[in-house]
Amino acid sequence: MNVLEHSDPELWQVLSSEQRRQQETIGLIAAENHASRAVLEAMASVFTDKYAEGYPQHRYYGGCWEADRVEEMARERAKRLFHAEHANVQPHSGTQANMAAYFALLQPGDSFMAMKLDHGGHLTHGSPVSFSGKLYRFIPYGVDRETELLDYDEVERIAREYRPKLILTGASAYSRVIDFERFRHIADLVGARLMVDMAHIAGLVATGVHPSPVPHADIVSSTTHKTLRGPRGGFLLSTAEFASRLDAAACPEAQGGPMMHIIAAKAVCFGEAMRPEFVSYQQAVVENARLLASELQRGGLRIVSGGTDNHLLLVDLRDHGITGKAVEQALESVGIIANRNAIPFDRRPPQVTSGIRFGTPAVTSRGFGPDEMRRIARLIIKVVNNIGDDKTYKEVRLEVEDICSRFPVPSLSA
Ligand code: DSN
Repeated sequence: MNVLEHSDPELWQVLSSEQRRQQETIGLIAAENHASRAVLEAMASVFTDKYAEGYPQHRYYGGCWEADRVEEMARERAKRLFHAEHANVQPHSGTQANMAAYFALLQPGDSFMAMKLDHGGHLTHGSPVSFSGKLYRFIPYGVDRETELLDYDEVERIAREYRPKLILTGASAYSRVIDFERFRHIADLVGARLMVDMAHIAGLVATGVHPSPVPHADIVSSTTHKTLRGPRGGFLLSTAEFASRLDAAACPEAQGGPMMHIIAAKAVCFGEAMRPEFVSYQQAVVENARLLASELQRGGLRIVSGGTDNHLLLVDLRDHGITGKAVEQALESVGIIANRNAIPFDRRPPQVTSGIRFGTPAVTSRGFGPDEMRRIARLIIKVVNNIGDDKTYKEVRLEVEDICSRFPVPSLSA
């Protein structure tokens, strides 16, 4: 870092400001976390220099013997961590992991079922603006209007009607446990393959805090940087049956050369996730989310589906007559960082929305516990009830600074 300070002061200044921003704000974006120093070191290593297109022992470049070791290490650790028969650690991101999974399971024009984006799904789960909605025929399912929970009977009805080639489950904004066994049963009823995108809950799955999709799915896709707290990237798990098909789909069909420095950091992340303290961390993530949800409820905010079983919660702002966008901006101005999010059956467009999503992985990594969750809930309620009031914003900003000053971001403080 000291080299950069002198060789590129302009960039260094931005980097320093971002470090300060992370330290001085409360990060409640459900998809974010603070990677360890060890993960950051591996990412910033000399492996960034190495081309290693192909797979261990089958590369298209010379000089890959150390790259082979690191990729084998990452693959073996991923398999051990998730009890999977096969792992591919090359996807650059969750989107490219999903792309490879579709390439392995579908032909262009085939149909697949997945959760609607505004019910908690993901862009790459069939949205018309994503490759996934352009290449394949997307058949949506969603949550029940009353309970806001996945309606498995309705999923089964749709599956029987359309008989898709693939059923996908997994979500970006669904706060309840997903019954992967039931999804497998539905897939088997109609002869479909089952894919699970566990990107959001990978850390919970690794530690048994959420049931694992691995025993039930043909292919599991994920990212490493959310609850799993690793580098920004993706990976895939599968049964032995799909191993070679999936590898060919990841490289060369979806990607070229792998990012070996990120794969090294994925190996570090999988290693960290096997430690006992990672289990207590994931338990604390869920406890913090539950407490934040119940405190917000006590303060008059409606939580979609009435609560949470995982690391995130979705607040319905319709009763308050304000938009997700307005609340996101107001919270940002006081140093609480979250994102506007569609809620089920939302009538507002995705740039505006009627909801706001909160997640606890990053603040829990900083050591926030029940006291901080109660305090944060009180601050959020104060802002929501006083949108546009500068005096309130100033008071809240001071409290945010006070909380942040007592919890250093781990990767910045070692
Ligand atoms: N869009 C990310 C999220 O915030 O959930 C996942 O890709």
